[in-house]
Amino acid sequence: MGKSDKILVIGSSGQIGTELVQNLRDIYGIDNVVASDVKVTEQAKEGPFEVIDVMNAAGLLEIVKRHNINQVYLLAALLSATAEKNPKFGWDLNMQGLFNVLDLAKEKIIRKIYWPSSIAVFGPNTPSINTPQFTIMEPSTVYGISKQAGERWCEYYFNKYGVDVRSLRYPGLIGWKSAPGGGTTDYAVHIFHEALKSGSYECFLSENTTLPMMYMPDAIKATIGIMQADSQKVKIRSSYNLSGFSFSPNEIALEIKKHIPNFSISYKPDSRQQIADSWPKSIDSSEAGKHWGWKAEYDLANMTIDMIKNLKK
Ligand code: AKB
Repeated sequence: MGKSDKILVIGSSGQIGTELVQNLRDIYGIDNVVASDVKVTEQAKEGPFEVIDVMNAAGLLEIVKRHNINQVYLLAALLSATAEKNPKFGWDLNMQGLFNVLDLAKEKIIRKIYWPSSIAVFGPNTPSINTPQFTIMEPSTVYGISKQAGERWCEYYFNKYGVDVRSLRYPGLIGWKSAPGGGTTDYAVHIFHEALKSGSYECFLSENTTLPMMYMPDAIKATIGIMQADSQKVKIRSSYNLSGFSFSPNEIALEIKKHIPNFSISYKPDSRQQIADSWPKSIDSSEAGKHWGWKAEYDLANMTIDMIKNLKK
């Protein structure tokens, strides 16, 4: 961490951004972290905020220069379920946004980039248990294709232009501070809200659909951890596998029942089932552990306790 860190978070009002901005401001100071999104949100009351459309390279450059930004966290993206409804826009946003930020680093206007990838880079032909870092990928969603292409471009910009870009393949993320937006793993957040509100939940995935997941404090710790790691330790410049724990809708429902005994779940799989079926069940993140010390803290049991405690407040 340097005293001169000036950070821009693009897509800051989303599920990850909301929590990331708070954590970055605790570390670097409120005035050194500029939040930004396509429209003004409540976040604008909490510290520096800009309206940015990441597709607008000139507008982005103006804001980066005005705030003397040297690090960008690029979180703006269309997630798996939403991108399937609008494939062309999903591809354009996910790729053009990345190029606009990579080019700022190529031109030496900024010096470090964080860009999230996802388990969506894997597909139906990927070994699904303990999926290795380097394996068959062949994603079958627009989101997954854009993330895999993005990973290739990140590595290319690192090798060719020395761009310091760092990335993690997020599993499904679960948090209580913010709502997820348009993903296949969103059920794992909705289930808690409905359990506390109505005591029942209709799940859009089938009961035994196991997916890799992570509690938000671990995701934030990993994100800031890879950004603060010494450059030589970040040996993989496409994106690192990252794992927390895995569960199915049936397993999380049983865990919730331990705290809310009358909770009931029913199943009505929709188009997101096919996406979930193409993704791994568990992830091997041993490279992240070996290279820059990644270790998850939360499991299904303590995440459930913490979610319920905080949502009850
Ligand atoms: C999604 O479900 O699309 C995301 C992801 C796994 O990247 N949560």
